[in-house]
Amino acid sequence: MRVLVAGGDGFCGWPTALYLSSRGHDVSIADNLSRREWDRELGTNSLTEISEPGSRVARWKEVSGREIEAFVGDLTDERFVYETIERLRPEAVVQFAEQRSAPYSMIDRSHAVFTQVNNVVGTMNLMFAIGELVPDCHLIKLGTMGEYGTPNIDIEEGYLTVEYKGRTDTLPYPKQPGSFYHLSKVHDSHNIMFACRAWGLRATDLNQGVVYNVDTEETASDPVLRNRFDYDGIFGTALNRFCAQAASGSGITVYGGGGQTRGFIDIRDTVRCVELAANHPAERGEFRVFNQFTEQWSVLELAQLVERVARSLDLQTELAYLDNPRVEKEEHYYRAANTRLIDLGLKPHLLTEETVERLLVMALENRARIEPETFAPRVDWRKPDYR
Ligand code: NAD
Ligand code: USQ
Repeated sequence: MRVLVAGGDGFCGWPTALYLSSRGHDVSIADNLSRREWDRELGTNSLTEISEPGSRVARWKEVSGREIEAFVGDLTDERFVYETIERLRPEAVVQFAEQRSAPYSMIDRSHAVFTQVNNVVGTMNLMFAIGELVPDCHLIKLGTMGEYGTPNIDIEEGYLTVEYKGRTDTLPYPKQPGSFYHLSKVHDSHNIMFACRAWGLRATDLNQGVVYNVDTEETASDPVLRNRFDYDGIFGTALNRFCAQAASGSGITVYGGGGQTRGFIDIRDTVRCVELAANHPAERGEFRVFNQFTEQWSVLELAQLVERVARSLDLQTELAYLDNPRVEKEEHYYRAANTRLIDLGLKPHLLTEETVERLLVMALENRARIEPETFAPRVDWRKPDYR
């Protein structure tokens, strides 16, 4: 299959590109390298040393004998998107290329506006180019479990059947996102759903949970192919960040009471889920939603797991309960469906103490690169800032 991976320089996109390439697909990537720029803006870095994009694809060719063509450009640039799709005529486009940090989107007005324009406009450009040039192409779009929020009923996969005043309908599941970033994903979902209805686009929205772990078989096969690992207070996500904190002897930062429960997924399953979606495309006109996570954890359970494994490695760490910088429920019901990818053949890698131990060892090996002053959360959800 000819596949374009947009956001192919990022944490999920790079391993997905390599995985699909190793499975015989003809893969290209498109990325404007903005994620590397945001590290410079914020003074943050990846725990693992990551190579320049050009070296990455060159080494992949040496290691695998397979070529990945890399396009450097911005999805909000309509000419770039149109010309790339026209040139490649892909059968599937995997859309990872968005600003994906909730805290980044809550820094101030300009970061909120940037996040929504970047994400919504980039995805619309892709939709229009696909709709006009390659209408049969399958758009595989990364959404987020955070679109649903934490309702007091079970979360379904995209749709809810409702009975109201004696009538029944199946409607998009209600959305209660928790940041301007998460809101951008809701806007994307609505736009794509409409394009499916209006133009007969075929699309799959992968509502992914928090991704943990770092390498896949392919990225681990050579140091130049290594994946990024975010641990700071803006881009770092729950489990990976906790491992970096424990390895550096810092406290594991539990926001509020830690009862916040989310869906989690190993990066090795992310790449497989995308392949499963690509191999089983949506029908023309279908807007399909899969919840892409493999298990639920509360923040406190994860923090305690990391603390326990860290202590078994003689690391001195403890839980640091911080006032929650976010506006979110800390105690709530949470039960989300995730059967559709399993039905297609996903065999989950569930989180084990061994995985946490490997992450801790990896963080220890890269300890010199950890900048502990970037651990603290520095964005307050409650304070609008008109900058
Ligand atoms: P990432 O920031 O590591 O990668 C995103 C990539 O997209 C970056 O390389 C960036 O340079 C690129 N990009 C951003 N805007 C662009 C634009 N306008 N034009 C071209 N390239 C652009 O993020 P990630 O963790 O790999 O996440 C990928 C996708 O998966 C995102 O859409 C995110 O919302 C979604 N997701 C991620 C997680 C997670 O835990 N990491 C969980 C659920 C969903
Ligand atoms: N949290 C802590 N301590 C920390 C960091 C986070 O308690 O040091 C808590 C947060 O308050 C939140 C939960 O952990 O309740 C998850 O936060 P996170 O930073 O790990 O993840 P989140 O902001 O939700 O965003 C990440 C990705 C995003 C993706 C989302 C999936 O950055 O791109 O969409 O996970 S989901 O959470 O399902 O919406």
